Amino acid sequence: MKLGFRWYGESDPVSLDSIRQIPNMRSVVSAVYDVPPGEIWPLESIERVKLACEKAGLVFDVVESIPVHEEIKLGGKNASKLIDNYKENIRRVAKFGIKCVTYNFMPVFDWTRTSLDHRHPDGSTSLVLYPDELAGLDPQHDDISLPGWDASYSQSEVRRLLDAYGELGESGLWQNLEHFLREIVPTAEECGVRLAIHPDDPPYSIFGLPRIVRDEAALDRLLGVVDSPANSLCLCTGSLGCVPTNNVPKLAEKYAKRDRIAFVHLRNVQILPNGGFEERAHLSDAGSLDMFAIVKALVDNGFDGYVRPDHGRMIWGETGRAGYGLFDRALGAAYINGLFEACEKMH
Ligand SMILES: [Mn+2]
Repeated sequence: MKLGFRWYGESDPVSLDSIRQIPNMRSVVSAVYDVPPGEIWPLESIERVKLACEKAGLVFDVVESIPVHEEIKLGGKNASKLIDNYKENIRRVAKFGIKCVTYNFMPVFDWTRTSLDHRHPDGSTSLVLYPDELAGLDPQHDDISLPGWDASYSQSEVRRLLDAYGELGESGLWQNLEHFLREIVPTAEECGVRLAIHPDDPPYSIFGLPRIVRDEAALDRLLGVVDSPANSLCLCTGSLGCVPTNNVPKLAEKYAKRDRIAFVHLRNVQILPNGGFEERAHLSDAGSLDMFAIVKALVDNGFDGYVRPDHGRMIWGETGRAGYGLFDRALGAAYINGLFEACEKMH
């Protein structure tokens, strides 16, 4: 496996020099953050990220993410122009050595939590989703803002988007995803890039919005749209694994065997009796997922792609971007190194 670490660019409180000191750290997972979604990334912006990584002794070969504009997901009138821009961005990042591009197809809100700094008994904090705090909120009528949501949307824009997605429904969203894949996968193939779709987080509908990349049936359907290694998955264990119906070690086995996992996000979650979940430390004992079984399934089935520790807790008094501090993700990376070493030696 090739170990990476997400970095939010020059404004990230975690420095590349710190990331470099994590044992076995190889790749920086980053993006261009100075242009809005839908626009073509300036070559000099991509080059700046690449040079900064190289200067720190790291490789920039995974992009997370090139955001998919809402018009593409909605199949709006500008969709074909925006898909052309997306293709151009794939070509551009490929020129700078990118091998894997992560993206998602979640309408409007991306990932959703009810708190980003829930305090645990040991004093650490993490992201959680408590369903009782979502119940009773109605974005069609209330002005609401959940932590982590894109604050650039006004409440009236949110309502317009909710209406549009309500009309589109799951079947319409699937059609638009299929069209998008048929358009962009050939470009990725030509460029030697593997596209890695991130599953919906959490993998179920919120506020009536369709969310479709959520289970084994959906992953099968998605991979079948274009049967190519360029059309692959970002297996995010915490996103898929926050519902008990997704058997993550089984999914890891199935899709690694078919060489359709380009990128793995490793993190653990504790599923709660009321259907919610808490993000926890990475190791198996800390949550509901058997991280050893997941890594073993990957290794035993020939996985040799990109891996990164996903969200960590905030520990040791660190402050910064929720889920993306240095310390707990570094502990996660050390644990991931141990799991891979053990599984590879056993194999
Ligand atoms: Mn993830």
